[in-house]
Amino acid sequence: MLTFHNPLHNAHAPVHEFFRGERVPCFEKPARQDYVEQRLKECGHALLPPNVDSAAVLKQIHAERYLSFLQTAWPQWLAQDPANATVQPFPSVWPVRTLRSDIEPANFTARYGLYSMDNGTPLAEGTWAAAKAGADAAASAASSVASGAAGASFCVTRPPGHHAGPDFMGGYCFLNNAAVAAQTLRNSGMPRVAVLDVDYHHGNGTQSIFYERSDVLFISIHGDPMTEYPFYLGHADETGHGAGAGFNLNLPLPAGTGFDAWFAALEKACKAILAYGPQAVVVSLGLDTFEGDPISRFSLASQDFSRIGQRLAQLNLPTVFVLEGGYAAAELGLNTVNVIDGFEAQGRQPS
Ligand code: Q9C
Ligand code: ZN
Repeated sequence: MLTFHNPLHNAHAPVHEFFRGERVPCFEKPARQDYVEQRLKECGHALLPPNVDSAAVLKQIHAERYLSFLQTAWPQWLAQDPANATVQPFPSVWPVRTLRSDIEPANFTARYGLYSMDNGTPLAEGTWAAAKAGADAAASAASSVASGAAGASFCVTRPPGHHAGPDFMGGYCFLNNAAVAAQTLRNSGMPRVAVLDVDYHHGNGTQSIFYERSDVLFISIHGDPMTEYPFYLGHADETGHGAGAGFNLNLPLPAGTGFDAWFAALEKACKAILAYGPQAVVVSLGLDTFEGDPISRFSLASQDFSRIGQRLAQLNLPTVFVLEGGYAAAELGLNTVNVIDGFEAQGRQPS
C-alpha cells in the first residue's frame, strides 16, 4: 500500500468550535494526523508527499466561486479589520429556503454563510493551503492506483472532506478529498468508480456531488440522520436522481450500533459494490465509529478495524483510502493502522 500524506495539514488549526452552545477547543485538530503519522512510521509505512496538482479536478467537483472564496477568505477577513488576525470567524447567517444564493453579497460574513452548511467549520489563516495540499494528496493516492503503480493507496490528511459539497463547506470539511480521488480515477479512463463512506456521519457532500451521475456509485454507512449530524441528508430513500437514479445507497444505523450490525451493513455495501462492477473503490475512511469517539455513538473496538480492512481487501479491487473523521486522537493511529494491516494481511492470503 502506498501512503501519501498532507504535509501542510498543520496550517489549518482553528482554535474553537461551538458544541452544545459553548465554545470548546476544536475536535478536528492537528494532533489527529500527527498520531496517525507517528503510528504509520512505527509500523514501517513510508509517508509520501503529494506529487499531483488537484487544481483541475477540483474545478470538476466544486463551483468556481466557492473555490475562489476559500482561496481568498482569510485575506478578505483581514481586509475587513486588521485586528481580525487573532479572531476566528464563524458564519452566523445562511440563505435557507426562499432566500437568494445566486447573488454573492459583498459582506464577508454573508459570503461565509452562503458557502457553509453549519457554524461548525471554522476557517483559519492556513485553511486553503492545508485543504489544497490534502486534495493534492488524495489525487496523488488515486493516481498511484490508476497508473497501476500500486494496487491500493492511502491518503492521510486533514481537514477531512466528505461533508464538503459542490459549493459549500461543513462538518470540518472544505474540499471533498474522496470526490477528488474518485474523479481522478474516472479521469484516468476507468468507466465506473465506487465510493464507500464508512465515517460515522453521512457523507452528504460526496453524495450530492455524484447524485445525478451513474459513473460514480456512492454508498454510505452512518448514524441515522434523524438524530445524527448532518441531519438533513443520509436517509435510505435517497437513491440517486436522473442519470444517477439507482446509484446511491444509504445504510443508516441507529446511534449505539455495535460491530455485528455494522458489519452486516458493510456486507450489504460490499455486495452492492460488486454488483456495480467498478474498476476501483474509494473508501472514505472515518474512524469516528470507534467506541471511544467523543462526538459519535457507534461502538466499534480497535480490533474491529482490522476486520474492516480484511473485508475490503476481499473485494479484490484497486482501492484508495482517504482519511475522514475520527476524534479519539490518541487512538486514531492504532485504528488507522489496523485497517491497513487487515487489508494487507488479507492480500497475502488466498481468498
Ligand atoms: N459544532 C467528520 O467526521 N459537528 N465531521 C457537530 C457542532 C459535526 C464531523 C458539533 C460533526 C462533523 C468529517
Ligand atoms: Zn464523521
